[in-house]
Formats: sequence, C-alpha cells, structure tokens
Amino acid sequence: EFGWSAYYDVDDMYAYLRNMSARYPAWAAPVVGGRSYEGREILGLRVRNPGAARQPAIFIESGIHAEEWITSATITYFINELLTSNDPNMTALRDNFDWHIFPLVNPDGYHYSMSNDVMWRKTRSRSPNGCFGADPNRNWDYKWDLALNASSDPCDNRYTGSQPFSEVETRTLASYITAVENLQAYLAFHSNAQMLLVPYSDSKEHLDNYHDLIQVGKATLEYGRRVNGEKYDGVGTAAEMLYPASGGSMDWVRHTLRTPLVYTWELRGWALPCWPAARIPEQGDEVTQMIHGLTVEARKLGYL
Ligand code: 0X9
Ligand code: ZN
Repeated sequence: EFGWSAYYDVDDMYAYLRNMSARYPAWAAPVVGGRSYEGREILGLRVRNPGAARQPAIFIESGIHAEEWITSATITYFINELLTSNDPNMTALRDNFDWHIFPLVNPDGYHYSMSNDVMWRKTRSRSPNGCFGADPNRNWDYKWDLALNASSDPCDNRYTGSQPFSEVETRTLASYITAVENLQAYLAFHSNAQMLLVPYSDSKEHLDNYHDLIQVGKATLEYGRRVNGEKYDGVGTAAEMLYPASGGSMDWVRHTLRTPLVYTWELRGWALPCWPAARIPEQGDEVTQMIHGLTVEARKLGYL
C-alpha cells in the first residue's frame, strides 16, 4: 500500500498514479511525458475539472535529480491532497487549473539511486568512455554551451551531456511541455538548499516580470512557513541565491515557451537523500500550502 511514511521505487510510484486515475477517472488521467534511456515511461497525472472548458495549465516537474527522493514523495503527497481533500483551498485548485504533474522525470536515475548508489544524480545513459549519465538539469537547450556549474567530462556528476538534449528524458519531456496548451506556470522541485529560485540561472539579468515573480514568491514562502514555522532563505535567481548554472529546465521553459510564472523550489533537508521518511508529510503539507498560496498571490497580480 502506497503512502508517505516510506520512500517508494519507480514501479510503486507509477502504480499509485495509475490507481489514482482509476479512482477518479473523470478528473485524473495518466499521461506519458516522455521516456527514459532504459525504456521506462516518464509517467505523470493530468488533473482537470471535467465540467470546465479551457483552464490555465500548471506543469509540475519533480525528481529530475535522482537522489532528491524527497521531491517525488512531496509531489505525490500533493497529488493526494489535490484529488482527495475537501479543504476549499484544495477544491479550488482542482476546479480551476489544468494540472500536468510529473513526480519523477528521471526514473532510471532514481531507480539506480534506490537500488545501488544513494548519491546518484544523473541519468543512466552510456558514454563512449564507459561512464554513465548526464546531469538532466544541465542538458536543456538554453545556454547549454556555457556549461556553468557543469562539466564536459562524462564521468563528472554535472556532465552536460554530449549535446543539448542528448538525453532522451529531457528531449522527450521538452516536447511534451511544448504541446501543453495554455501553459501559465512551470514549477520544478529540487532539494535541499531551502530557497525558491526564478529564471534565469546563468546570469544576474532580471526578467521583465522579475518583481512580480519575487513578490509572489515571497508571499508563497509565507504560506509554507505558516505550516511548520520553517523559514526558507528567500527568493531570487540561482545566480544570485545559489550559484550560476546553465542548461536547466526552468530557464529553457521560460526562454523558449515564454511561460510567465516559472519557479524552482529547493526543498528543505540535510545530507541527501536522507530526509527521514517519517517526516515526508511535513514537507508535503508545506509544499501543498505553497502551491495553493502561489495561485492565490499570482491571481492578485493578474496571472492565472
Ligand atoms: O544545480 C541545480 O541544478 C539545482 N540545485 S541542486 O542542488 N538540486 O542540484 C539548482 C537549479 C537552479 N538552476 C536552474 N534551474 N537552472
Ligand atoms: Zn537538484
């Protein structure tokens, strides 16, 4: 039985997604966002109001880094709240948006992290020199060749891949995202720097709606803080808050698709991936409230 007091491997997580779509067939359907090097699906759930016409779409990407288990556990927790809760904040979320939720976009790496090497981060593609995998958050086709906080060495943990979108996971997911109609928000989940990041990651350049993103982001973190009193370090570009990095998903989405609201969460945690399973619901509740808060605050500024 799937739940939130343990971490689950790919097959169990996917069974849970299929099970939820079977329980709520009018509202939820499994969607395939791409495929992996080892032939797994990138499985997600589309949740939308069967009685509504076109709604703003929100895309959730989680588990791109294989060892960041807490992100996938947190997002399946959110799915559970979204589909089963009678809290009016949750019913508003499921009534008003077209959700594309992918708790695990790097299934090969995650399975390898669970079964062989807890610190595994990358995909599992084979390089000619015998090393495995590229960093799927350095492989997207935006500023890829800057290779900031990245390496051209296939044995490095932050290998860019041999070319932009060399990894089938990022390539196929990008084409899925491109086809999402009316995409208004893209939310990516990592751990564990405890901050909220906005594009772009490669420079300190600020977007035209930077101030809106910061205002909504700060308010969003307050919704999370009210749950357990846990404070995040703040909101800003990766270049200013963390380190400059290039080839990441959120920058590609913002630049290529012009999606207005794009954020990357760095969840809480300590030494990866050892956030204790017994404390998954803590971050599940915080993130659920933050996603709710983000929609409320963004709407105040005319988004969504
Ligand atoms: O380095 C990363 O990819 C992320 N940090 S992590 O420790 N989880 O690896 C930060 C991502 C922010 N930058 C981009 N989205 N480009
Ligand atoms: Zn990460």
